[in-house]
Amino acid sequence: MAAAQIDAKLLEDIENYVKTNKVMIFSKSRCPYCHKVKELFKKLGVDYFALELDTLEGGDKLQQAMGKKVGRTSVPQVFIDEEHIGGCDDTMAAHESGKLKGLLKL
Ligand SMILES: N[C@@H](CCC(=O)N[C@@H](CS)C(=O)NCC(=O)O)C(=O)O
Repeated sequence: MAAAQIDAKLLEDIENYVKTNKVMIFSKSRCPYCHKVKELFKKLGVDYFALELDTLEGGDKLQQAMGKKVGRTSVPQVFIDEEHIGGCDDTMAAHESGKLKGLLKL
């Protein structure tokens, strides 16, 4: 497969994860920032799907493709209802501002 086709496929995979999960977290199992956002959603009683890129075959390629989608390759990257919230700091700020509760209808 040509590089452009691989990129398109990876972006499509990301889109599918984002579309099929109300709260979608692109994560790594040993990342403390990822742990923090998962704990926040647990505390709020909100279900989420976390894709652990470090334990997923080809996770590194998906992480690079994420960079093309949102301009950042760091984890976590959080989406709610297909809206890109951002990383851990952004998610915590959205919690503090009340934006998260609005999006999650809490
Ligand atoms: N300020 C960022 C910090 C995120 C961060 O530094 N994540 C680390 C993992 S703990 C990362 O993505 N490192 C690069 C990598 O794992 O490829 C946030 O709020 O999300």
